[in-house]
Amino acid sequence: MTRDTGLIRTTLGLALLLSLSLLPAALQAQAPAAAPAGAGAQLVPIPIQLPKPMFEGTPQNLSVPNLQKPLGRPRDPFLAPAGVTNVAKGKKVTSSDMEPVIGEIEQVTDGDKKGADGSFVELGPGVQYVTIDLGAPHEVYAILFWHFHKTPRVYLDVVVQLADDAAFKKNVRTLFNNDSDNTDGLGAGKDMNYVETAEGKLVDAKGSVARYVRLYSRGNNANELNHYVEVEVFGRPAK
Ligand SMILES: [Ca+2]
Ligand SMILES: [Ca+2]
Repeated sequence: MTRDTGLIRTTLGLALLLSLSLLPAALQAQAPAAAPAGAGAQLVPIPIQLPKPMFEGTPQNLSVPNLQKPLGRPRDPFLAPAGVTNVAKGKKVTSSDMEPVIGEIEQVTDGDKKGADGSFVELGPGVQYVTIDLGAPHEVYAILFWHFHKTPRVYLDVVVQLADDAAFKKNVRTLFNNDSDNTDGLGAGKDMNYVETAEGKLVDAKGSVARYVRLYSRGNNANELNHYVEVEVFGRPAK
């Protein structure tokens, strides 16, 4: 409902803007359709499909420092150029732990975002990561991920990076880092800890071009293990 309203508002706003501008009439007629990239490109909410929540609200009594306060309402729509989709679905995933305790690495991008047992992969203790190969360079607008949302949890030392190569040596960019004391060895981060919910965690990637996406964690507030329900990468092939 909220998303639809936002879309209508965005579309109406754009139509008004275009009608006031000096753009040729032909272009005005095309306004509601997907606009080309570049200046004046139409921004629309990315097509997020959330899984069913497994619990109501967000508990306040978790003893985790630097914990982000819950928003108390659904997240605002995230805007990106029209045509941006989840380009991670079904893509190849590798991990620092290729023999998961529970489940398979493929579950990171299999499209199943349910919170129940059987829908997450469990990696071993300590610092672990998963790497998604998008298969080719993409403009990446957002990374949306769920570690676990059966019960409220906080995953520790979460770092999200983009790179041009699978080894994360070339053109590495850090989009999110809440490892305040550099446990992962990737540098100290300033982002806050957060509670996992069915909404997942959304990280802005600002259209950066990359082929590889990597997510680190070091266990969670309940145990030393690392989990992934799903990682989505909203983007489009780079030109
Ligand atoms: Ca999955
Ligand atoms: Ca740390």
